[in-house]
Amino acid sequence: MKAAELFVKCLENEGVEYIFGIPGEENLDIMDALLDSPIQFVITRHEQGAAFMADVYGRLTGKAGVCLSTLGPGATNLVTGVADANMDHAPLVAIAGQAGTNRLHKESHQVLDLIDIFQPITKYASQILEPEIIPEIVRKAFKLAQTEKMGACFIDFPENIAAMEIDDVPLRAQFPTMPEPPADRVEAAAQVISAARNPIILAGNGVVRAGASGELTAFAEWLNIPVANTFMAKGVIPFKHPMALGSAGLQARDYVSCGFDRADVIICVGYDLVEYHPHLWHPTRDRKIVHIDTCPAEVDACYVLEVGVVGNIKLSLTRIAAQATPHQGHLLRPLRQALSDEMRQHRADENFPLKPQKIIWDLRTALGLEDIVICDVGAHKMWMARMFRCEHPNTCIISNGFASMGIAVPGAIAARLAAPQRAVVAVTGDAGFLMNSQEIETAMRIGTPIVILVWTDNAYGLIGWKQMNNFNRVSNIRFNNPDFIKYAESFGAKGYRVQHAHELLPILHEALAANTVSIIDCPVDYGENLKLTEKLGEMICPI
Ligand SMILES: Cc1ncc(C[n+]2csc(CCOP(=O)(O)OP(=O)(O)O)c2C)c(N)n1
Repeated sequence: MKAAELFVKCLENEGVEYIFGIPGEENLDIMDALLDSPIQFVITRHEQGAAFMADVYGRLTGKAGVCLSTLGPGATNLVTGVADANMDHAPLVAIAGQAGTNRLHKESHQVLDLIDIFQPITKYASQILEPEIIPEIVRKAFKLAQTEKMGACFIDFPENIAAMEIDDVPLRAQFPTMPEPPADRVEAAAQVISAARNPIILAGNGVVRAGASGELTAFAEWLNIPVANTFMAKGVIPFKHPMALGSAGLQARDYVSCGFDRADVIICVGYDLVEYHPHLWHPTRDRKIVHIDTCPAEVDACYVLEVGVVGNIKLSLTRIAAQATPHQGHLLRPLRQALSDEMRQHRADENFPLKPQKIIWDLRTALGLEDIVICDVGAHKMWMARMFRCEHPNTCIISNGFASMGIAVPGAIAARLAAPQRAVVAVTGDAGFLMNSQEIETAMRIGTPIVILVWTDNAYGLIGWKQMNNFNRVSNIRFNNPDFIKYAESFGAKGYRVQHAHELLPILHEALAANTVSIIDCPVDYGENLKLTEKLGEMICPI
């Protein structure tokens, strides 16, 4: 068979269902081999869209999402989505065609050293220099992408190698199991936790990746220790649970900060430092930190450990809970109550444009608890992370490591492919929306109904918020928008414009029930941003 056919068989062997991408002149053999494969190729309209689709597919399934491009400009277009997956620890394998090995050593049409470009943004980047190594390279890329800490891998496939003949088979796909935590570390952690006066848990995205939210909830419940989650770990403990404190992650202080202030022991579970820098929640550097994760802790002056428990997170939590003494755990309840009260405060607000809190209340009301929101990056993300209640993990996907705008629309398409039974909403600012809105055509063509809820303010809202905080004036943040209804209709999609606050909920219901792509233009009142800054700045801790 051709090397390209063996390559595709190796992808099938890894359980690949979809490849997101754009064909080119240097991956003709791969594209041809895909015609005889059950793998579905999802043609996208920009390689960045393809990479974000693979990124979100990986986050939701735990299996590497796969994206493909041609060499040179196609591959550089993948970069943002690949870096996003890598920094947010989402499993992803990116594949690029490459020029033949007979012209890689010199100036040549569209040729870039892609290994050099992808190495800093992946766990592993390798070039297929002969057909014999295809099974090893593909296996290694998937194994590393899907092993903690998960991330992105890159394969560069020169066209002359792809066309060669080879007679070989894929390597068996094996999945490494996470080692058990050492007994002495479990015991040491249990002792520190038992001796604590006011322990608090900071749960991160690693809990989602480990599928350990049930164990985390049981741990918190049994030991009576309240849980703050990072933006990327929303839903690891159901918000309705009395031990849930909500999200931690604002650059400013929030109610949850009072919990960290009062804590003497902070138990970090599956927490990646990139999610929420420790200087924001541990500036005093004097608390005892218990690190429960799959990997040893990153070095940081504000993250010096009392005890590290490295291994299978589920087992670590269960075993520590069995040895530690339960606490009272009521001290931080008022923090949860204060946040809950704020969530409800503007639910019936009639003002127009709509307050962020009102938009979030209506979205939560319209969606089922298992439905999925993919959030873009901007002021809307801060509001969503803080105020959108989640009862299950992976029901509100937030990019908060690399934090790249443009993930929501392509991400929602991938979410719908990964979970066809669940409704999917892309929540996005008007700027992030237009960064990848071309993928609406993809969604219409492949038939993935999604709702795109655009928070319209004709500006780079988050940047304006920060500029006002720092300088009390804004610089170069305003722009105009197309008519979103006509824009939607030009794709054959459905467009809505919210013109009164009470219209949003019925529009959401109608859009969610429709079997198509819907775009909702929802004007937002970001005057609330500065009010929030002011309120949190003047906050007196409710405990
Ligand atoms: C690709 C990318 N470019 C720039 C930024 C910096 N940035 C973060 S938020 C933001 C503004 C987002 O505006 P919009 O999408 O309208 O959302 P809003 O803040 O108004 O809710 C910018 C420019 C980024 N995070 N990612």
